[in-house]
Amino acid sequence: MPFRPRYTGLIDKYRDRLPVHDDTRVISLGEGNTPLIRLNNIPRETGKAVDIYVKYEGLNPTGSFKDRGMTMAVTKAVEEGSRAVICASTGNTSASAAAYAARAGITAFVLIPEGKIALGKLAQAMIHGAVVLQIRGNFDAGMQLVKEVAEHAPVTIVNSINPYRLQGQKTAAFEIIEELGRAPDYHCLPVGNAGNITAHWIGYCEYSSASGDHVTEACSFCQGHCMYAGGAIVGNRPKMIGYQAAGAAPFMRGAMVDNPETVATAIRIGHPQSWDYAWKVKQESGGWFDECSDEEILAAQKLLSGKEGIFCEPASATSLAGALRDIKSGRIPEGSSIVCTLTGHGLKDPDTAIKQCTAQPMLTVDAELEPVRAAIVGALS
Ligand code: AN7
Repeated sequence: MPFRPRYTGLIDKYRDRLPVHDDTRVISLGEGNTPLIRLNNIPRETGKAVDIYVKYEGLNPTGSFKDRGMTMAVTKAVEEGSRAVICASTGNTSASAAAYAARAGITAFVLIPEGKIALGKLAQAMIHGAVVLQIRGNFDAGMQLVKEVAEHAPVTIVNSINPYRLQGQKTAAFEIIEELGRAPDYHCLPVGNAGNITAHWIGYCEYSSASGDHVTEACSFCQGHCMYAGGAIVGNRPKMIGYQAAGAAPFMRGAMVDNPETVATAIRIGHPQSWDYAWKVKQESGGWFDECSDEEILAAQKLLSGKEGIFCEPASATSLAGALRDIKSGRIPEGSSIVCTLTGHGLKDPDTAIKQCTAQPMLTVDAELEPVRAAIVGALS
């Protein structure tokens, strides 16, 4: 068998496009390189000729796209001599920060909204040894506190306001272009803080830019860390579509939302940190924002699980829920190629999944052949 080098994570793979040095100690868990799965059954049901792919970011080491940003943020924090990282989180960032801090041998502090993060994410933060502070407040309050406390304590913020986070996350766009041979026509993402939609746009711009060289002047998004810098675009770029949960949709309201509420707790965010960036992404890409109800989000999660065998968490299903609506209405035209990012794994939030399945209750039977056989025959008839 021909020798293939072991995949060792996105910093090693995209080293020449990321702000690291040859001797930087890389903190990695083998993140990135996630599958881009072409949907088989759901597109048929729309009655429209479209190609839908899902980028299954739930298959990252801690089960969400956050790992792409966290490998960069923790690598740089360690390089700069930091002994501790801190974040506010709706769950996934805390899980990822906890894991990468453990890997690096430093401390993670995480602020989470009490009672409002999915069970799997809490388990991750705890088992990786993070110092978990539950606050009596929501994500936005936690984010404000993190910014304030970081001014008074020797801790590095690893929320997406840390520019290295977006640098790591832009690699998802690289992977998509490399697999499809071009960018898709539309890229749909769930939007909370809007860091990920911004990171994808940086990635698409950089990859399709004529200049592959390092540039020194800053592009408008990355504070000098990317290689795009507004160079001539030679490849195609997608229209970026950001979908929010209806109860937490500041981009639809055109203003911050003070009491966000949604079953998709990952995106229960009313004060997005990348507000200005996201508006620029919409404008530059020719895309749009829209919102999905909790019912639409859960229906899309169930559809994807039941028709394609792909289990994502509720927030992630927002991208597909919105895309399906826009495909059916024709806003996304026939003939389009569409990528929906599935940001987190379904196992993160088993409670919501089980609650959704009351229409198909579990049967409990005696551990004997006859009742088991009867149940199977009954279900098949
Ligand atoms: C599954 O973990 O903000 O628009 O603190 O976990 O880049 O914020 C999570 C966000 C989408 C939104 N899908 O991404 C956190 C956190 C999932 C998420 C988002 C999140 P951004």
